[in-house]
Amino acid sequence: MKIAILGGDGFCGWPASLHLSDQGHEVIIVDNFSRRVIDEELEAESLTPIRSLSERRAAWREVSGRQIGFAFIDVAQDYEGLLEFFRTERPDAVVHFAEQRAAPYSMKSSKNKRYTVDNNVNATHHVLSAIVESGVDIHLVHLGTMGVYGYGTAGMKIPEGYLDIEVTADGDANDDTKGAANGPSEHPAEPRRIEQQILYPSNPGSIYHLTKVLDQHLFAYYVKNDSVRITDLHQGIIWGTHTAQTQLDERLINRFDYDGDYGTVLNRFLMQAAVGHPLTVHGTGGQTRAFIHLQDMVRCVQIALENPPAAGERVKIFNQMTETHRVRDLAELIGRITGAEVAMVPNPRKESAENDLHVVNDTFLDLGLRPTTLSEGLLLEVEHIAEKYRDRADLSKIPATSLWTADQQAGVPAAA
Ligand code: USQ
Repeated sequence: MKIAILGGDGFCGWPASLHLSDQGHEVIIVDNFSRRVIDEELEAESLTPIRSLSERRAAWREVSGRQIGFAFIDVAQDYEGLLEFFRTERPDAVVHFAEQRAAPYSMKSSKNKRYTVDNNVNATHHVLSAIVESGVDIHLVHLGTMGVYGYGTAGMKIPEGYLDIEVTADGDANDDTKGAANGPSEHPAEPRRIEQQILYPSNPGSIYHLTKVLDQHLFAYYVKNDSVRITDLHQGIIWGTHTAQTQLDERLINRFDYDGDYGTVLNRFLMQAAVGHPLTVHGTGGQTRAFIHLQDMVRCVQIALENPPAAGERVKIFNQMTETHRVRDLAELIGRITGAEVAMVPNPRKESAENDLHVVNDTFLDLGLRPTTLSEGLLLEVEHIAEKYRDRADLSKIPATSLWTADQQAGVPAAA
């Protein structure tokens, strides 16, 4: 396949590009380097020393003999450039990672909220619109998030995107207009039961997560109106840094974020343990979240590309996660492995203090995914990344400083 990877220089995009190229696909990265620009803005660098994209691509050519193409396009701003790209390159598939992906960054200020909505929603709509206008039959694979569902379902398992519902329609029995004209019916109609599938009700916990909810509606519309073929991957929190390809050469290394805005919880804990910082558990640590290793993410993207929906079929939604864990259990586990101290810090976010989470993830398992579990991968990650690069860490960037509400900013703790 010819595959365009939008956001192919980022944390998920780069290892996915390498994996798909390694599988023999023709890969073209489309990127505007916005993630590298945000590094500069936040003065927070990846723990791992990432190279420029041209150096990464040259290293991959040297190591594998394969070429990865590149087009500099700002997908959210340059619609004409994207359309021209689709028309000239005619990719079979587009993998869309070109969105601002951090919840804390999206909540930092009104400017960040507006940037995240403008960038993410425009990018997705531009991709959809350009697919239709180009007339090229492209399968769109989008990186969504488990966070569209919200967390906590009173014990119910979150299905893969859709909820079966049954509605009772009373029909004539309650139709007042007829009643008024004709008098009450002697034989009121039996209530009818209607079975339907609806998008699982959304409940985003940040402006970032909200943009992925908005994306879902754009997808549903473009499938209904234009029969675009779309797969939406509702992904959990990634942990890990390496894939089979990124560890072939140090110049191919993936980014590892540990700062309060972009670092995700498990990678942050691993890094904190390596530098002797207490593990920053937000609140009681009773939040349960879904997780997936980076290596499994790239496999899932490959599996999704190999199993596209047919034209006219509704959006295929996969829950791209392999395990669920409570934040304080993760901290305790890493504390046990490394001897790190655990610190309960005031929660900078407005989120439920405690929740259970049960998720259906049968599709990927049925299609052959063999997950990397935390118990196998954790120690390797501590040794190979967190400890190896700990001297590059800037400890002042560890605390999470982005507060969700004006009350929190004024010093009042958030009610869940
Ligand atoms: N947390 C801590 N301590 C920390 C950092 C985080 O206790 O030092 C807590 C947070 O309060 C939250 C949980 O850990 O309850 C997860 O936070 P996170 O930053 O690891 O994950 P999140 O903000 O949800 O976002 C990340 C990615 C996002 C992706 C999402 C998947 O940045 O791109 O969509 O995970 S999911 O969470 O399943 O929606």
